[in-house]
Amino acid sequence: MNVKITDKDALIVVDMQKDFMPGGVLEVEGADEIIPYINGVTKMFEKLQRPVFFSRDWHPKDHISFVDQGGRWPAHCIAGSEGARFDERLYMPKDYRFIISKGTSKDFDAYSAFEGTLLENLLKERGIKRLFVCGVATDFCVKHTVLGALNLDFVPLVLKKGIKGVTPKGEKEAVEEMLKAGAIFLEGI
Ligand code: VGL
Ligand code: ZN
Repeated sequence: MNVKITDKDALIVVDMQKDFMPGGVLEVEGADEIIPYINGVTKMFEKLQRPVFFSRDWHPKDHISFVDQGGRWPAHCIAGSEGARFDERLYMPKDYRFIISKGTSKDFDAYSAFEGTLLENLLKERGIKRLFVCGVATDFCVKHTVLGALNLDFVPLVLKKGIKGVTPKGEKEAVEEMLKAGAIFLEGI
């Protein structure tokens, strides 16, 4: 695919944290296999001096989404914990990188990197119009971030080789939902 990256573009890498990698408490099968591809894209954006955003799930220890609080997930991505760290294999540029923490309040969950964060402002004040999206999980945080972007009038470009879903069925349905909403899927860049 020939997509030219312009000064209106940014990249977001969604939740590439240890707890979502194989062996983590909420593992997404094969999530580590997309790291080399994501690193390549990140380096391309870095070279072009485009901003790269890294979202992370960053929950208090008694977060509403945890089973102990009546939620659906085991405790995961507790702020400051080992499991909440980004995978060490993930390349993060020194300059022009932004970390977006979400799900930080006890009583709210946030699957979208736009929810309760400064992401929209950070993009708009830089004149960003298109947001390239990769990361995990396709059926949760990636999907909601993409739908959030559309809602806020950004054009989300989803990198097919840079996403992974919790289940194949979940992934398929999420892709259909994103397509229907107007997201663009790229085979590669
Ligand atoms: C996520 C489940 C719970 C995600 C976050 O990043 O997709 N999934 N919290
Ligand atoms: Zn979470």
